[in-house]
Amino acid sequence: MKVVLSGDHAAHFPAGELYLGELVRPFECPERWDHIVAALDAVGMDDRLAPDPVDLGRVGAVHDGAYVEFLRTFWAEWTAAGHTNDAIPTMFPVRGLRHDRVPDDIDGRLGYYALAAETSITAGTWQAAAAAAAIAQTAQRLLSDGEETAFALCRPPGHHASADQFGGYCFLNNAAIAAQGCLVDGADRVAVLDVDFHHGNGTQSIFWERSDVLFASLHGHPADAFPYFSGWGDETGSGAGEGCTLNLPMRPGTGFDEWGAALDLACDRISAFGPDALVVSLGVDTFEADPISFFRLATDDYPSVGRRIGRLGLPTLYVMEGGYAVAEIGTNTVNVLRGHLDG
Ligand code: OKP
Ligand code: ZN
Repeated sequence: MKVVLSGDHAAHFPAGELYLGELVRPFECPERWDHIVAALDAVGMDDRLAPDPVDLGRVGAVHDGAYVEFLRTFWAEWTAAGHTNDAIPTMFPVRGLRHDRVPDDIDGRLGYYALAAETSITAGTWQAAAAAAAIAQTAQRLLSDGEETAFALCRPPGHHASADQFGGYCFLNNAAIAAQGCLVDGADRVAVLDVDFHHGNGTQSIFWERSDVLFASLHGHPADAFPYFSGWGDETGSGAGEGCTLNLPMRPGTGFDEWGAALDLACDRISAFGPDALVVSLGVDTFEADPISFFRLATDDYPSVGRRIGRLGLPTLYVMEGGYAVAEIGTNTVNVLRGHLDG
């Protein structure tokens, strides 16, 4: 399996994450990437390549142009306004407020384009986010050119980012960019399987009304887990996309028996959809020791996750999302990939 990766991820590392009333060291940290690379080394997965430059035209097929421009120019505008700290959004167009007007003020625009306050923007955020999107694009082209599998080692993650919102550590929706790229490059239908612990609200919203993309997600129930306002089972898509969204939320303490049964259900639905390619939003924050999540998967469960996905027999692109038990993130991630390859 080819692995696409870039050292540019390290440019994004905010000083703090607003977490339960205090500023803590961000859970989404650069060492996550180091541990994944070390685990790939350990099993000899050394077929690696750097991404081609990001294709912003294609990014614009899933993201709002003004939003991408906001991300690209944010740090220059923020510092020009005299700010030197990382930026934390604090005011949002919530219930009862207008979201049909974009403020001029840079702090106003920060809130307009944010979905939550735990995600700071720092000097290197655009460099890292653009590199992650480029990684997804390069890996997608490998798949479209005939590779059976590829791993896009994206950081920062992407599945919470909607067409025009960042948050949940995400800026550009790497998996959605890849899925859309598959369609542009010849696929008639693509499935996105999101096995990250958190609901991929961004991916869901991007493809909500689309019949050419099936979005299937296993995640912590929104009554109990971030992003709280998305991911119930009755969200099934609308318009042409009605029935093309499948949400399988699960409660605290869910272990591999129940989670694996949900995975089987999602895989059955994917088979029935008949896609030409599969994009997997691969988060391993389902791990029992994850510090911010509540499922109970064990390191030894992850090979069967990849095996089950591999049995679909589809060209499959794994796109890295979350996983915050840093010491184990590499082994857990590589276990999925190995499970897929070993069958
Ligand atoms: C990103 B990805 C709740 C804190 C939630 C945000 C989690 C973002 C996860 N008290 N923090 O899906 O792994
Ligand atoms: Zn997650």
